[in-house]
Amino acid sequence: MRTQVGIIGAGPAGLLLSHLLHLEGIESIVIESRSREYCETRIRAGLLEQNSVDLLNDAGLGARMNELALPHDGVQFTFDNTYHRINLTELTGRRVTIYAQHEIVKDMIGARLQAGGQIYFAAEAKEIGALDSAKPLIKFVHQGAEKTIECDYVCDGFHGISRDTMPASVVRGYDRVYPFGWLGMLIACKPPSHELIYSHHPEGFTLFSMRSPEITRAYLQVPPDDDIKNWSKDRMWSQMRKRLGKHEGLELQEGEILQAAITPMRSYVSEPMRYERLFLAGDSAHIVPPTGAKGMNLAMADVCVLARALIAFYKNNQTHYFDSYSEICLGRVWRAEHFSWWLTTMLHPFYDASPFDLRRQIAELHAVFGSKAGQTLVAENYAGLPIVNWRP
Ligand code: RFL
Ligand code: PHB
Repeated sequence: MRTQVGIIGAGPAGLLLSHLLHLEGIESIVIESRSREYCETRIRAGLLEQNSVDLLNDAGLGARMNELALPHDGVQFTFDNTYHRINLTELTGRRVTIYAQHEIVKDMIGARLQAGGQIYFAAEAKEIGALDSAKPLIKFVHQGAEKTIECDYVCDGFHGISRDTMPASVVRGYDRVYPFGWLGMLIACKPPSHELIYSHHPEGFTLFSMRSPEITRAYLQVPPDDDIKNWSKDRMWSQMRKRLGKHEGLELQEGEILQAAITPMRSYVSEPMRYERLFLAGDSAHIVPPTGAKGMNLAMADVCVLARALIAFYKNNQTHYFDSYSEICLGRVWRAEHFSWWLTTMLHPFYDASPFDLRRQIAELHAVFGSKAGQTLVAENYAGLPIVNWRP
């Protein structure tokens, strides 16, 4: 097999890259280890920045999103028995939008297949080879057979393989593991508000998001090694109620808990994001804890930088965008890493916190959310930093 750009992973990063390249007449093949059904139903992110919504519309991927998505002008926070609403549109001129990641993935897979794009599902990439030549290779296994794609450039959306491919002397990883995880629940009930509510409580953080006006997506902070078996439905409800507290207009209705699972929290950056003809984009290069809702948005922002570089090369024979890829992405990545870390450490009481630590944390929350300057800083980062135009 031969293509121009070989792409590992049919997540938002790989699929968006394949789609943007196709719009400019550039060929790619996507290799995905899981089944199409798994990719289209896996519950992951929910919140899109305005720039990501504009990008999906600009790329012709917005039809179902515009029908189903829920745009929000604000975001709400509770702590220390107080309630604060940040008016995002007033402070930044931008909104955020709820639209599930698996719906975006469904839209992207649909668009690629309809245009005759090649996606191999249940195809696991095993090795990237010949990176220092002009024709790098991706070796993968599909239906029990070993296959090889020869391409000009490789985009890796799965870090394991790149780690084995990039020389240890070139790559550096920056890691932070948080001493707690999130228990995520999908619930058949109306969310307590039409906007997201992030709550700090001495017994742990909780977040109320949604997937539709009838489906709530809620998260509870739990110890990192906690087992879902320790969480009866009654315990989930009593913790959600207690941690949200009583605030006028916020009403938590009960409904069936359709799904519940625990995920760890982590920050990670791998530098550089390029080696020879290999480019990392999205979670393969960086992970953020979900508190800032940045992961999928960052993945799309990387892809804009990479698509611009590839389009400039194939259309105009320019290579300078390849050289600045890593640096441009990492500037934005580290801003998102900082914001996600900041919101996470501000909103989650640490289990080993001293009474001083807890008082200090509550004072920080009052300092930030009680001030217009503080609210503006949160709003600018939450609504999202600028992204580059993928058209060179
Ligand atoms: P993905 O989506 O993980 O896609 C990578 C794909 O590669 C496949 N793969 C392989 N394919 C072939 N060969 C191999 N050897 C392979 N190994 C793996 C995988 O099956 C997969 O399909 O990465 P991508 O494209 O970079 O997208 C990143 C996002 O998925 C991620 O950042 C977000 O889900 C993070 N995130 C959130 N991001 C937001 O922007 N807003 C949010 O509201 C938000 N909420 C969240 C989140 C992540 C969460 N979890 C589960 C960690 C909430 C949660 C709870
Ligand atoms: C979600 O809807 O799943 C979601 C929203 C905001 C976050 C994290 C997750 O910060």
